[in-house]
Formats: sequence, structure tokens, C-alpha cells
Amino acid sequence: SALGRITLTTALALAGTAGTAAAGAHAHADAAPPPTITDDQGRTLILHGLNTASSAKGDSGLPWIDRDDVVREAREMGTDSVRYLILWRNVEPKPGQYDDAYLDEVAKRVAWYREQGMHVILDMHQDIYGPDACKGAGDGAPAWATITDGLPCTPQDPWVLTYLQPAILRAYDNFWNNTGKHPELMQRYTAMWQHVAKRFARDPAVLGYDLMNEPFGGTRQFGFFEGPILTPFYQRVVNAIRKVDRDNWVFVEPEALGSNEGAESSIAPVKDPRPGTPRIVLAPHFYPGGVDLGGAYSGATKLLIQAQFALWKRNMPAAARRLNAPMWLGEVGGMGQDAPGAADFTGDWLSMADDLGIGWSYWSNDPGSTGVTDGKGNPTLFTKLLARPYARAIAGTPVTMSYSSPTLTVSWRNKAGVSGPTEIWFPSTPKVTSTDPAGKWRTAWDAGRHVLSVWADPNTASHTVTVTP
Ligand code: 9MR
Repeated sequence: SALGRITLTTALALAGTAGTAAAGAHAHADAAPPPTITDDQGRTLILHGLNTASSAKGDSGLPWIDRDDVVREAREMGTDSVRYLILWRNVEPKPGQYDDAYLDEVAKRVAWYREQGMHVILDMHQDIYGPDACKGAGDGAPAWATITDGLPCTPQDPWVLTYLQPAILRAYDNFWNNTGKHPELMQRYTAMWQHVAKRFARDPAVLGYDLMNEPFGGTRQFGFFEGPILTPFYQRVVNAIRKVDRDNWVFVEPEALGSNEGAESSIAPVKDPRPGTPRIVLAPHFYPGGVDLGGAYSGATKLLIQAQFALWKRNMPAAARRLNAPMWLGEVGGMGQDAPGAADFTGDWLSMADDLGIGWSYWSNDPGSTGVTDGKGNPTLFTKLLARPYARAIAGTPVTMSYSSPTLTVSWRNKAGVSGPTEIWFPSTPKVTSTDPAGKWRTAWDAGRHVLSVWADPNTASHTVTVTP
């Protein structure tokens, strides 16, 4: 049952981390600030955005959206980024033959985000390997790369259980070459990413590449997968991308099973061969114990979910410190707006992200009860909750960002080499105060985009800005 799965996962996660519970909760005061994702002016970017979209899993590989939807999203929700789904089967329909017409369609949509000043993370999506592995249940890999050795498969409900079907396990075992028979599949995937990176290297809206959605190790799991198989694979893809693109960020995900629920990940450091500061981001997801599978955030389940919040909040930053990488919550959500506790759950993960100083991409913007428009085009509970005041770009080293309705507080320290203002998204005309000396700081309000720019006093080391309606 779903509850059984929750209990098991939580117990496993707790067992795995009990010994380290005290460690790493607070970095030493003198420690270097954690790395952050930065823009070309050196400002820290906090990414707020929507996964766009599950509907891209269909034949065309393209999401349901139109240009107007992107305009509306930017205006009404203040998103500054998007995790944009693309699929291997659409990029490389035949081995070594890339469908550039598909990439042109992707580029056309990337331009819609560019017009809104948004950053695009291209996510090579997959679920349960690909559509040909289990009677159309999955998405991702092309048919030619789906080698199930004739093993059986029955799609399961909830869908994630399909991961355990014999054909699916074998498809992954062949992909990761656990079988020793198919080294070519990872090579093809690596070359495919190089092709995509070459296409988008100079597109100013593209911030980076999420190398593989929710990787799954087949019959090799956890410590037998993430360290020895997944990490070296990421390293090869990063090396291939860096031959054609030195600047975009590369997002690596831990194995989804376990880390989605807060369990420790054993993903190891990936070196960035680019000259200058590394640009690798750890991009875990957060789906505590089945909230996305018709769950609730109430009663006993809420306690289990809160345990997973605590685990995630400790274990994912610990993994990021090991990688010396910034972090971004690539997927979270999936709860229907009518599910018990949906608003509380949303508020709690938003606060967790703010506390950790990380951005997020909500799952997803597909119309419906989990989306930001319902089936009839009306806003949902999530439209309002996700339109949350935040600093999109911070001109220095971030110290804190906290939102307690209706007040946003952002503080940062000066950092050498950073230029431009701190930019804050706020839903209504803001009143602003700052700890900087009077007359030494200034603001500008862009009423159309709802963006407040703050130029702090360069002769003051630390700044705290408070924004209220
Ligand atoms: O929400 C999606 C659901 O409708 C699909 O049946 C399922 C399989 O394609 O995928 C769900 O989306 C998942 C995403 O692809 C990966 N992370 C977890 C998401 C929510 O379960």
C-alpha cells in the first residue's frame, strides 16, 4: 500500500542517517559561503519556475503551452525560470540521427521565455525508461535504445511501481551496461547531449542542462549505483558538453528513489573542466511519501511527511556540500488542490526552500488540479501560493531570505566582482526599507513586471531590505 511504502522509505531513510543526525546541521560560522547559481553579472539567482510540462511526454515531445501562457505566467506568478522538458526519443529518433526540426521547435519556445527575461533549464526527461519499455506507460528513451530482452511488463498503479517490472529493470540494466552487453547506449546518450548543448550553447535564455530526470539504477541501487555508475556517467556527459559549451550550468540529479523522500544520496563530486568557477548544480526532487499519488498532508501521514522534510533538509545540503555545488529543487508538488493539507504542504516546502536559500521548479504547469490553471483556465490554489515574493537576483552573498505574509526580508553581504541591482519580485506596489544609511541607496519599481530593483550602498558591507505592500 502507499502507506506501507511511505513507512518503509522513511524507516530506511532514518536508519541510513541516524548516525549523522548531529552533523552538518549548521556550517561553521567562518566557513566559505555555499556556492550559488550566478548570472553573468555575478549575482546569485534564485530560480522560481514551473516544470513545463508533463504534456511534452506525448508524441510531439512538446508541451501544451502557447506564447501567451508564458507571458501570463511571468506577469501573474513572477516566475524567472522554467524546467523545460525535452525527450531523448524526440532528439534522436534513430541512432546517431538527430531531429533538428524538433530542436527548432524547442528553440522557438525557449524564445518565448527569453522575451520574458526568464532562464531555461532543459531537462532530458524520462519516466520508467521510455514508452516502448512497458506498453506506452513511460517516456524518454527511443525504441531503438529500449532493450528489454523480451522480459514481461504490466503497467502498475500507482505508476511508479512500474519501475519494478522485469522489462523495465532490464532496460535500465542494459542502458547502464550492468549486463555488459550494451556500452553503446550511454555513449549515444552522451553524444546526444553534446548535440543539444551545441545547439543551445549561445542562446542567452538557456541557463543549463538537467542531464537526466530521476535516474534509476535497474538492479543496481543506492551505493551500488550512484557512486560507481551514475557519477562517472555524469562526468562523461559533462566532459562532452564542455567541448561545445563552456558556460552553461549542468544540473545533476541523485537517484530519485530515496532522495525524493529525503534519504541520503551517495552521488559523488563531478569535476567541471571549464576554466573558472565550476558550474555544476545538484538538482534533487522532493516527493515525500506519496503526496503526489493521491496523498494528504494531515493526521499520521503528515507526521511521516514532516520526518521526510527534516531528512531532506539535512541530507540534500550535505550532498551538495560534498559536491561543492549549489542546489536547486528541480521538482516538488504534484498534490491536487483539493487534497487535505495541500496549502500547508506548499507553504512548508516553500519555506524550506527559502531557508536553504535555493530555488525550485514546481511540478507542474499542466492544467488540472495540480497545476496553476484548472481544466477551465481558472487559477488554482497553487497560482496564488507560488506567486510568492522573492529576490530573483541578489547582488552579493545571500544571507537570508524569508517571507512571512505580507513581508519579505532579504539580506546579503557585498561580494567583489558583482554588478547590477538586487531584483525582487513583488505582487503589488511595494514599500521598501533598508538598513543602509539614508540617501545612500535607491530603488526602482517596474510596475509592468512587478520587479523592484535595489541599488545598495557600496560602502556598507551588509544590507537588509524589507518589502511590504
Ligand atoms: O504527474 C505525472 C503523471 O501524470 C504521469 O503519469 C507520470 C508518468 O509519466 O509522471 C508524473 O510526473 C512525474 C515526473 O515525470 C517525474 N517526477 C515525478 C512526477 C510526479 O509523479
